[in-house]
Amino acid sequence: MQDTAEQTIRLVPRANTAPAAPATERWSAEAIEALFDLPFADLMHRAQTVHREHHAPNEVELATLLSVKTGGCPEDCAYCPQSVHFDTGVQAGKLMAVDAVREAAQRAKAAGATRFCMGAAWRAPKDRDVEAVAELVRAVKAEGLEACATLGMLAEGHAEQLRDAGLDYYNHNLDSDPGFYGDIISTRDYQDRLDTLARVRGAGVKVCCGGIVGLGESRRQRAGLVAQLANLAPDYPESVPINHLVKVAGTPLADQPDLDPFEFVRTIAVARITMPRAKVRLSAGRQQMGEAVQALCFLAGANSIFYGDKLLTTGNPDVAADQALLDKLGLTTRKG
Ligand code: SAM
Ligand code: DTB
Ligand code: SF4
Repeated sequence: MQDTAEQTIRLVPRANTAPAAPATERWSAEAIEALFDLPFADLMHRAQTVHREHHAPNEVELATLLSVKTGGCPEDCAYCPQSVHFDTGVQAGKLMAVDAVREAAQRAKAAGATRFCMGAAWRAPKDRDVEAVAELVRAVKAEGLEACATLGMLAEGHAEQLRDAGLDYYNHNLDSDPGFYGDIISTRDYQDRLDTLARVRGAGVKVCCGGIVGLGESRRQRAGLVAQLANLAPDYPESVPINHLVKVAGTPLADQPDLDPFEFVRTIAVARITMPRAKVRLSAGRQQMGEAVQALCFLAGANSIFYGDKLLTTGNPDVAADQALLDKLGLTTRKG
């Protein structure tokens, strides 16, 4: 069948982009919405086809998360238990010491993770924070794990410092459609996020950038988020976490109506089709999802999960439950 939803445009690399950007598939929000609107089986077939062209079809990456600096964040992201604006019972802490992080990385590796992601509840780290996290990155790399960090907005030179410490990925999510962003966050704007992403790219650190589904956005706005990700210049992110909102008591979104699970699966499929080479990570919300929906997400092209009993402050399926699910589905993991 002829593809009406897809367009291919060859991008001209910008003068300040080195090395030259590869040809990138560009997608309009309308074309992406048309993918969302496909009959479910057609969408899944398209996603599977793309997935099998670009990835080992039964392989899933395991990434372990650690909150290295929890709570007390001055931003007001309406979904987030770590914002100082909401009373969620999360205890604010200081940046973890390097030995404790090294031990957590060793445990993650022993449990089978190949990637270790450190999250900090900062709006933007200070110079001394970046130096301290660079130390943590060196410790994680010394254990033979890929290192990822998510620290908020980066200033000039920060991404280079983290790169020099060995950071593989920087996570910084666009989270939702630009037109919906102001309903969710008032303490920063979309351009702030894009500026940090450009700094990360400019330093040659791989980009991990995705969003949250189930915030009350429309299907069109979900398509708008995916369009932002798929059209990111000079190329789409290497890693795309798709989070399902975890409703946390005390946050403004605690009573958000449930999203239809098929809509979440569709979002994964559309991310896979529009960003074929990316790792698409089935991120927050797995604990609430059940095995059948997770299996559909893998079928839709998800090939990475957060692995370990905890996300940052909320729960995640335990390691034994995940191993059982991977076994049942015949999914394998890359050995570190
Ligand atoms: N402060 C940094 C930032 O915002 O970039 C890093 C940590 S922040 C917790 C990382 C990401 O976690 C957010 O961008 C959001 O996508 C996700 N997240 C936070 N709370 C969530 C929730 N309740 N449900 C799903 N995802 C959530
Ligand atoms: C991402 O996209 N999801 C992760 C990771 N990047 C840092 C965080 C999920 C957080 C879920 C809420 C919590 O546990 O606090
Ligand atoms: Fe702070 Fe990040 Fe939570 Fe927003 S998502 S409140 S920036 S920790």
